[in-house]
Amino acid sequence: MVHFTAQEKAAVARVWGKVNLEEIGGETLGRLLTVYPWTQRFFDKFGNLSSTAAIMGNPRVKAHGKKVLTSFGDAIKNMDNLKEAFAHLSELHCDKLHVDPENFKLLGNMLVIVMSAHFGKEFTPEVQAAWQKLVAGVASALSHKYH
Ligand code: HEG
Repeated sequence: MVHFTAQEKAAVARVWGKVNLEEIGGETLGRLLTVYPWTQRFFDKFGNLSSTAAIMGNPRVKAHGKKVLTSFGDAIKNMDNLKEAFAHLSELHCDKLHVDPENFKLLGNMLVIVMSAHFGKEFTPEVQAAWQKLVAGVASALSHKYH
């Protein structure tokens, strides 16, 4: 189980308060679908994903990106307890959605890349380290119920 120090929690919180969930969430999911096109197969009912412009402008991509980032907000409130906090979503992604858990790592890394671009110098190495640890913890918690 991942453990977060008080410094790491503070580093995570330093940028989170300034995150626009739809903007960063939509950008993260849109880039995931663009950079790793096989991830599009899970979103076949999202309509037009036929080009980068279509993906990045798709309102359902933005809305779902916001949903996923809102979920990261729950992770931040439950950093000592990620496994339990994500147990239900883990079951959903395994049993109902059949998402290969490798994709959780790809999404987490994409989120770090998008935040790094967005925050620039403010995304210091310490902030990045804390976020990498958080996204890895969320990916692991989401994978926990897979069988
Ligand atoms: Mg998942 C639904 C969170 C990665 C594919 N995802 C959801 C929902 C949440 C969520 C909160 C809504 C659940 C509900 O309706 O009750 N997802 C979530 C997180 C992460 C993640 C926190 C972090 C890594 N999801 C993820 C990845 C894929 C994926 C990598 C596929 C590549 N999620 C997926 C699909 C749905 C959700 C297909 C259902 C979408 C829908 O039907 O609208």
